[in-house]
Amino acid sequence: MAEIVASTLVGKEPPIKRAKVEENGSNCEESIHAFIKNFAGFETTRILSESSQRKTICIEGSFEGNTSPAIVILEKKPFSGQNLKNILNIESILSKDFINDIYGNYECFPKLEYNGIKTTIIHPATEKHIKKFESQPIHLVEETPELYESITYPHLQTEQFDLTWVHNILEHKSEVDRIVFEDSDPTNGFILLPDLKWDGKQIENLYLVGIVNKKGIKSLRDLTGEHLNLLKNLMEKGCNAIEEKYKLPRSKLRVYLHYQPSFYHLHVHFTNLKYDAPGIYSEKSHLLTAVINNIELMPEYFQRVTLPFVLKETDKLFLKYEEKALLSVVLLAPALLVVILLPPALSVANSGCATPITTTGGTTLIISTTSIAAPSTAATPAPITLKI
Ligand code: M7G
Repeated sequence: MAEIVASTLVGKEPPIKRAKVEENGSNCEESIHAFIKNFAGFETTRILSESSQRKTICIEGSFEGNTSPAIVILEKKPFSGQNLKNILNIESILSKDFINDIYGNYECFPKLEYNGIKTTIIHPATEKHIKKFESQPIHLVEETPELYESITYPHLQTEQFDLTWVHNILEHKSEVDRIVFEDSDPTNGFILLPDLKWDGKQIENLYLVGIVNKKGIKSLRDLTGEHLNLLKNLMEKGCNAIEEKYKLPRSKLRVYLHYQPSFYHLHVHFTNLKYDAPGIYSEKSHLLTAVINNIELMPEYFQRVTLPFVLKETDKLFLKYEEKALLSVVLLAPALLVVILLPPALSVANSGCATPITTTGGTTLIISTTSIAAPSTAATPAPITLKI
């Protein structure tokens, strides 16, 4: 259990002292991580996103005396059957809300150490970090190999998250005591450790990440037959290590890659199959076993296939696709916005429902839906007909 520093609970500490982050090859900025003990002097600028379902909130703000923006992510933790005895005992205070016949509502205040909120602080946060956590309309892109070469790849050359944290792990400069498994082979080896999103405690939301030793493999798009041994090694040894340490067998794990990832150094996500981790949906995640099978069938599969991915409206890559008139926005249902990638000749300047749209190529795209006026959930979108 994490040590609780008395002052963190009082909240009356002087403003956080400034610390210099060690020069890491990228940029040397002031960071609060070396000294932060509480949120004294924290000013909320705005809420970037929140989810009552996930019980998370993401805040942009700043610390007193420090001009760089910070992102704070708060997340209530899931319950764990194994730890219930720490809550259902004499030390948990019950405050009665109301009673009606046999029904009673209470608020329970467990001991402080069993009441923690998982907190991630990113500081100093870049504009790209802020955009990553900001709630925005999203769009689906169907990326052909040609679009990857002409738009996505050139974009990645200039716009990427810094990989210092990855190199720190691989060079044993950070999170060394968190390593669960390491295979030091330079070609097929990797380091497996708990993901930033997991506090490493309850198995219910188990989340580890396997980071390959080899530099220069950016994403799924780069994978070929030459990486089969690396991928099989990740699957085999990663799952074995998790089974040994957390007693969760391979059949209870979801092992997958993201496309597009946020960080362009090959890594694999290992999560509890029961846990609806962020980014597990079909527009973003690719099961490692399927990746291996596809490459076995065709070694250059990922250089030839069209890959879908999701972009936020404020993402610079989205603007690049839009600039080239490769996206059209189609309203499927009140709360569900979908973009269809069209060949240049069919790109649409405007969109609507049950309205013929003349495209830049002179082709008419008729979009209609039978129940656009009726409320529809994202899970069951209204049917849509496309007539071109
Ligand atoms: P991704 O698919 O590139 O990004 O996965 P996304 O899932 O955020 O869209 C990168 C993974 O690395 C994510 O699951 C992150 O939570 C995790 N991660 C990111 N950082 C900065 C760290 C870190 O410093 N330490 C660890 N252990 N994991 C990290």
